[in-house]
Amino acid sequence: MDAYAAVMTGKGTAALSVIQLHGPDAAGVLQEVFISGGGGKRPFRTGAILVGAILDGEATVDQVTVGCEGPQTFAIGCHGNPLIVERIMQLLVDKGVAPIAAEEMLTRAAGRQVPNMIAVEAQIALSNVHTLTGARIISHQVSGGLAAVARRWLDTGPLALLDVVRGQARQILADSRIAEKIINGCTVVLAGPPNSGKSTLLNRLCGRDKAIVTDIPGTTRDWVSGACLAEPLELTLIDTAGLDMEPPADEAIDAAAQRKTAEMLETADAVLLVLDISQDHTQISSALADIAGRKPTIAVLNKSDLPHRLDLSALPKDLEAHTAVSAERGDGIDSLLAMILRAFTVDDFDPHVTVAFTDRQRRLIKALSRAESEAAVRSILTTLLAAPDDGGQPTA
Ligand SMILES: Nc1nc2c(ncn2[C@@H]2O[C@H](COP(=O)(O)OP(=O)(O)OP(=O)(O)O)[C@@H](O)[C@H]2O)c(=O)[nH]1
Ligand SMILES: [Mg+2]
Repeated sequence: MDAYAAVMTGKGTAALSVIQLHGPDAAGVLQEVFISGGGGKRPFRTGAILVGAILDGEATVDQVTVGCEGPQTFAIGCHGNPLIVERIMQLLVDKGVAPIAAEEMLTRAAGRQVPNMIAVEAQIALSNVHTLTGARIISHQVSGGLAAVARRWLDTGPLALLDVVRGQARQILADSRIAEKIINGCTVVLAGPPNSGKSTLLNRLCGRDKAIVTDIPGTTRDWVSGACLAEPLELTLIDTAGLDMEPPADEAIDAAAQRKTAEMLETADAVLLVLDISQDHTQISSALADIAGRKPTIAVLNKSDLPHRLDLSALPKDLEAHTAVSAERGDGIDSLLAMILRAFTVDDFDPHVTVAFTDRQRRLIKALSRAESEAAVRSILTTLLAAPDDGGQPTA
């Protein structure tokens, strides 16, 4: 048996883990343990990303993606639960695969013929990806996606090259911004007046009790965060202190909590403005109303199980959307998650589109979108596709 495997992601419970499998016998082993979503055995065509399951005999170990990075190289994206990762590794070892450390895998990868820098960058990025869809997007860029488009451009005749490249590069940059959220995750801050149910909603979305819930306004002082996997996104949710009033000058803790909330709002990718639907509009302070103008904001009208007193015409302007939920009972949570995916425009994102997933790639694609001459285009493309030992530096 000539195959070896390594867990490329850090230890602990992450949303997703990646196991890299390499060697002349890697495809054969994978054929034994992987079944594609359609139920059959599929050939591992280089560049393909297959969705399916790892089987231990008849039992399904996990739903996974398999990125076929080369005839002997595969990236298995599985769920991050350490027990699942261990079981898949054990299964591979039982089939004769040698387990090695991630560092060793990267060293060996650097020593063998990797096609280009994009392949090296993909290996590094896969070790830190947050969702299965993110893993599919990255794997696709190695032999399909970005690498294939760049090679095709290099083969394009001089007359068409500039126009074609500039237009497509702009589209790649736009798609890359969306893909980045899927690959790296997003931060969503829960803000709103005291007692509106922010902590209850955080606990509901995270599926466990992370934040303290009481009926005393001002319960949450320090921020609390939790992860919520809403494929294709991993959301880091941050519950904050209620943001209703001017910070009272003599209460140092409240003032500090409110300042922290304001800071959290600055760094958020989006905001859930949690309001109490059973209260009237006076709960919406000017500070809360202003948030919607600065960040993509969804108003979550919580406590929908109680009589509705909130006048919808009093909602802040510039909202992305609003929806009613009962965080306590769980009503409306699926619609809220769908709304969040729409706000990030990832709801119908095709993981097979071409994107740039590192700073180096984004910089080069941006340069392509502004290139003035055919010679400049060719030089940038050559850098993009450089082999690792041509002096290029990988960046995650
Ligand atoms: N009826 C009803 N009560 C709710 C719902 N969500 C939260 N509550 C109650 O509202 C009260 C406040 O809930 P929290 O989640 O602590 O509210 P909060 O916004 O985090 O409050 P602060 O941390 O004080 O800003 C608690 O008594 C919850 O049980 C809901 O959907 N329906
Ligand atoms: Mg709270």
